[in-house]
Amino acid sequence: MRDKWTSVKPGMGLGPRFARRGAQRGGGAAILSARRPLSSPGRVAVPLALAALVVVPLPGSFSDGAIGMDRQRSQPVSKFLNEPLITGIYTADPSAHVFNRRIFVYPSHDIDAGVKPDDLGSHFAMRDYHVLSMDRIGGKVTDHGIALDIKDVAWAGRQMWAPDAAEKGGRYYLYFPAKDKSDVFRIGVAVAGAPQGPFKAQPAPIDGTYSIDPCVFRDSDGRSYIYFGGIWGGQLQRWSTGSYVAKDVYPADDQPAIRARVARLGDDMMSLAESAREVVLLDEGGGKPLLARDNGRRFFEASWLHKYNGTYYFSYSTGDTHFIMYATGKSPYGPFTVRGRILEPVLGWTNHHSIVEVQGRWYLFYHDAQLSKGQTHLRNVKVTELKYRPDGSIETVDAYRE
Ligand code: FUB
Repeated sequence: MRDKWTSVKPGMGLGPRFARRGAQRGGGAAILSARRPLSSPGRVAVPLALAALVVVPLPGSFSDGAIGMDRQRSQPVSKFLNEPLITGIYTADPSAHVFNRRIFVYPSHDIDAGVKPDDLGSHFAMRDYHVLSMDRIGGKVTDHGIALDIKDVAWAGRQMWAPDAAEKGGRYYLYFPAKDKSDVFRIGVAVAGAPQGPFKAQPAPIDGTYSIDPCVFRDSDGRSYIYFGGIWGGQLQRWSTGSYVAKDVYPADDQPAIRARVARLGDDMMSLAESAREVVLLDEGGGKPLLARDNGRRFFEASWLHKYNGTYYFSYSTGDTHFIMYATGKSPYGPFTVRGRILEPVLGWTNHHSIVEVQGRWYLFYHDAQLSKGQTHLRNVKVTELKYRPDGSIETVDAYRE
């Protein structure tokens, strides 16, 4: 098994990956980008809400790859499909739920901590979580303030990344990734008596979990499942043996891609009821597992699971190709067959979403970097309606009107 893996991802030595966050869909650029960033002339067009294209200098730290260019489309963006839900703070990675007939959003709270961009995403140096809520889509959004602060998480060292939340028996659980004091990403849980918190963190991460981007799905039978994992800066490639090895190990291009993980949660919602297993993604045509070289479709980060008409939909980000993809299956464990794209690349390197039903309509929560004019670690959350076709497929959203 081991000889099928390579320790360095082909192409990874070309430059700081996370330093290029901001490159796609522009890093301030008004050019759609679905592939690798190309080198920049240093000045690019930046889209402003409902305004014509303008040209501004790029933020210096992203200038190495800061113009995004979609080799198929190469079209300028002039308008945003949706506006940020809030503008007082930067927010990202929105996990949305309906609790007590109110919509709650659990985002990352982006800050500019002054950390130099690097290949590990160190400049995504978030330190707390805020919970947002609204009584309806389009209604006034309330920022409930700090729901959990890293100083109150005994085991955490830095970088509170994308969270999710769940409810059981009138108690609310916030699941969150953070690097521990040894700089290994772990997943913690914190508990509250109200959906907006404040949350009290458990003294240790959830045993058996690791990496980033937890998502918790409660099935109609009351069972809850946690999905997690993310490659590159998310460190999932260091867990191929089941234990943490401080070395990046990636499969060769012709081998199955690294997979997200899933496990059923225990009744306490704070432990695993079983060992985590891999979320298998199958090719729609041949039913074969997606290969590592298939970076237009393979899993990268940002797991989300929802159920529609009895079918389980697993959706995720493809990371370096910047899509939100979805795959469907008959069980919360999968396997899931890849069906298509939910969201095209957005302004900023990362793409991360959630899907929720509100009063019979379905919504896609996502983020881009509109407020910061493309600074990829300073994002803002948005929402747009999601449409299904009669066969259960999802209409792809393009968050920009041209
Ligand atoms: O917000 C930090 C990281 O960026 C998240 O954990 C990833 O999903 C990506 O959005």
